[in-house]
Amino acid sequence: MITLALSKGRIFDDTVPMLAAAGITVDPAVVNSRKLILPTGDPGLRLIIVRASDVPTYVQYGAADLGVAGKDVLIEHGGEGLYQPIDLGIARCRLCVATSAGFDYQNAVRRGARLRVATKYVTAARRHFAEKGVHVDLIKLYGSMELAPLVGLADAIVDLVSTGSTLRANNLVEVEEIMQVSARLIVNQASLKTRSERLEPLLAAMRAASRAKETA
Ligand code: PRT
Ligand code: MG
Repeated sequence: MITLALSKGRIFDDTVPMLAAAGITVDPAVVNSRKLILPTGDPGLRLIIVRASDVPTYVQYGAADLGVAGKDVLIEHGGEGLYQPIDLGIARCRLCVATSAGFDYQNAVRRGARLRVATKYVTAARRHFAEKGVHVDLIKLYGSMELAPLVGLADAIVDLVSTGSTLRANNLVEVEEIMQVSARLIVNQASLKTRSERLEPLLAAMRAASRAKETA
């Protein structure tokens, strides 16, 4: 049995059509149940539902052979024990620096000011500001980053943005793009060796489905 780890929400919603394109169906009745282990139309493949940030951990330890995780999540995890063979091009967004509309970020950077930055993405943020030579105090948050500049917890946040409506709703502006983000299919390194005859056709089908989506 091959196990694929997914998070509920956009990753799941974008992955299911790609599985369908690869000939693997998922019963909608099963999807709407609260079950955490879901069968698929392929008796040799099951899905497990985990938190987005836990997907790399399940795959790293081999509890799942495969998983789908955002580049943001993979950077924070570190990627140990994982192959990242396919950029699926799904769940696209960008990792950005944002501040209150009234805060002059570029000027603060030019002056060499020390910035307080709140984020869930501390590894990516630390790397970004180190490369720019900007001094920051990072404050780790687990969600609702948009609140931090509004109540004086931080000068800036590092967060994912897709439509920009969450920033707008909170009177924040994007002041810098750190990177484009999309979801990757990740594979347990040991599984890839020991179960290659099962995994290779699935990887090939997912690769074809992501290419077809790209050119569609
Ligand atoms: O929600 P939970 O705490 O369980 O975990 P999660 O937030 O990591 O999971 P989920 O399902 O929300 O996101 C899974 C993956 O989707 C992320 O790891 C990203 O790679 C990707 N993704 C794509 C996004 C977004 N777009 C996105 N817009 N993840 C989060 N957002 C959030 C963002 O953090 C912000 O709060 O949506 C808000 C901004 O959206 P806009 O459209 O208002 O700009
Ligand atoms: Mg979320």
